[in-house]
Amino acid sequence: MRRISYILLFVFLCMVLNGCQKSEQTGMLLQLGNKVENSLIEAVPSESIDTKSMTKLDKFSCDYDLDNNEEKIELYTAARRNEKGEIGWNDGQNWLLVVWDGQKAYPLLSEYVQLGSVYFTVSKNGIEDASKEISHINAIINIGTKFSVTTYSFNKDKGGFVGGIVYNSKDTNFVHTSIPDY
Ligand SMILES: [Ca+2]
Repeated sequence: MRRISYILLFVFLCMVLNGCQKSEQTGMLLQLGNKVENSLIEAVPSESIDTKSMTKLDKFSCDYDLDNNEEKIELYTAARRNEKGEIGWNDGQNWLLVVWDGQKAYPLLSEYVQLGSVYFTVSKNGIEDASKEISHINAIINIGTKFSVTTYSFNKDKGGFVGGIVYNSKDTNFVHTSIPDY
């Protein structure tokens, strides 16, 4: 009888703990809202990122750290192209937005996106003094239940890209977009 009581207590505690975790996660998502949550993306060895089985969708060269050498920014999806060049989309796939700088790489965005696509833009702050010009790499995630824009810029002092969400839709049901599909 005592053993059964212990088992019941264990099951109860598991249910309580699981419930707490879920409410914490929900709380975190709600908190994100539209405020910028800055995070630092540090370099990883380029060879640690394997894109062989991915499809490159776009690339752009940009001197993000103002050392007079341009680096490549590339966007990949895990969905593969067939012989006709058409992409075989699954319901969701991994996406990767990465800045390559020789032996170093900065994976700005690396995540699974359900029923949607990722896009990126590059912008500059327009300051005439070239030594102070800052490039922003902006990632757009467009899915049926979310539209978000995250911006990243290189911070020499911190030794990496500082990124944060600048817009995260409060709406959760997107019925139309004019953004072309890949
Ligand atoms: Ca550079």
